[in-house]
Amino acid sequence: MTLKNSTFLVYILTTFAIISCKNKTSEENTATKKNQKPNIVFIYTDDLGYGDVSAYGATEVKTPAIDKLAEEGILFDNAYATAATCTPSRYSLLTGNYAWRKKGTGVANGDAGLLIDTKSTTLPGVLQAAGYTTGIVGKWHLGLGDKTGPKWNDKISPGPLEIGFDYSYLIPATGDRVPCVFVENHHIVNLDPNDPVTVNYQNKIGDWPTGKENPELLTMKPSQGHNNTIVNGVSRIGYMTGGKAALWDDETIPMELVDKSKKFINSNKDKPFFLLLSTHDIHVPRIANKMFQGKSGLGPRGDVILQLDWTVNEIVKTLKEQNLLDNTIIVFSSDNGPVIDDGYQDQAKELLGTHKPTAGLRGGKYSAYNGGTKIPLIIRWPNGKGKGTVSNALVSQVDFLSSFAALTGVGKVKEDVIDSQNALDVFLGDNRTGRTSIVQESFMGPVSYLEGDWKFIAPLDGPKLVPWGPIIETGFKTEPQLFNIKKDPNEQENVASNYPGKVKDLSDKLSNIKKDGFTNQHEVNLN
Ligand code: NG6
Ligand code: CA
Repeated sequence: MTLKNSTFLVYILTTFAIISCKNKTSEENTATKKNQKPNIVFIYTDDLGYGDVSAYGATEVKTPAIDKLAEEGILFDNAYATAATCTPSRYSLLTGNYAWRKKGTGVANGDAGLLIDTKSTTLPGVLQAAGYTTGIVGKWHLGLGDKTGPKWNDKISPGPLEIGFDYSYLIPATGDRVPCVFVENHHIVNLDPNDPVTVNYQNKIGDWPTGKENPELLTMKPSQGHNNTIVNGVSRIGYMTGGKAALWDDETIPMELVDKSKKFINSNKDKPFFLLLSTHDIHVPRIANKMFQGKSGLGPRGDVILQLDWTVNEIVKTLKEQNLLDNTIIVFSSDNGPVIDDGYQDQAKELLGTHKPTAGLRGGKYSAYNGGTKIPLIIRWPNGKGKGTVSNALVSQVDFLSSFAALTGVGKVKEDVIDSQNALDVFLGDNRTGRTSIVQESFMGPVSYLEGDWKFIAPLDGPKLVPWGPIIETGFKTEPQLFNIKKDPNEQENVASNYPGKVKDLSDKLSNIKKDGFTNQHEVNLN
């Protein structure tokens, strides 16, 4: 940590103490003084695009609560998830390593075993060591149980509690994958032992109808895949039966997640806490609550953006009510770029109008182009640090682990963390340059490399469009691609043939990064 940062840290800690001395009883003061480290609430959204938020220029959809975070914090305009899909991005956020270093970290099946080694250094583990109570509420999608997968009717372990979280309330995989139940700590919520849950990703089990056999029962029809077991009128990926009393209600998922987050915040308000609120919105199936249905004019995809904004507002409101807003860092981001049709006929394309989920960036979710990994990132620091500013520093979500370690006094992290850099001064807005480079993982692995103004995509003999349906350019070409993203942010003009030296330099650098640490890169996952 630089001197400047340590000074800031002392500054925020002292200010918390001063603020808390006002209008409080001495008992309360003692409690608050003990709470010297700032809380961290990390709102991690799903598939929300760089252009989906009004603070980032969206005009067809309004996100006032998210925009307010930007007005009161720092908006990062050059921020990246490490991957263009969920599982690897989340793996990186939690481990501080690029996911492609570990085999099997592509989009996880709903019955995969835990992908994070319980011995690894993790973001929640680091914060736990710094004295934080740590919780995750919402989407997990990093596998549960040993390598044979989760024992749904038993103790489901290892999982978040074995890698550094004190509390977890999970959507085990995704909203479009079975089982459609919540898992609290080690157990399915509301599971009736006489009605056990069975899950199978290969063959149909039980007699529940499927989208393929009984399309007349569907309230939302699939457009790609998603034709296995029907739960709440929506057919999902994978087959399940049993656990009727435990099934979630799609229309109240956000309310449930907000409720559990509030409870976590309220019960930990007197000590430092870290809450990772990992929303289901705006992933498919997009089923907005009645409060938001039809409200955006853009169909369900727009409605769930409004619903997401509601979630943000509820969390900020809770922090305010608990007098914690001035002692809490709020981070808002997304796990990968946006997608319009991701497998259900929800009129996302028909009702899109002039809204641009990637704000014009090429590609989208799954892609090697910037549309796959460039995401919104807003950090609201207590005490107005950086308030209302825009940072163009190059930042990656992989750096949160080392940066929060520095912030909370843990210092240098163990050697198994090889990719996460301490970017605290960047996240604080003091350093406006950021990283020199980042690697971007598409659904076929880490082919893109960004350094300064240059973006390189390694040659790859793969499909031109995402093969299972979404109309998204993959960015795979058999020849190398080079873009000057300062002049050409939407990666339109491949200038590789004009700069052979640059191509070689960036290609060598990408290869060298891939050689660091582990070499066990994951297999291509074509779903
Ligand atoms: C794909 C699904 C898609 C989504 C994605 C994972 C089909 C046709 N498509 O396989 O709907 O679930 O996986 O998304 O099944 S992510 O955001 O969790 O990475
Ligand atoms: Ca995602």
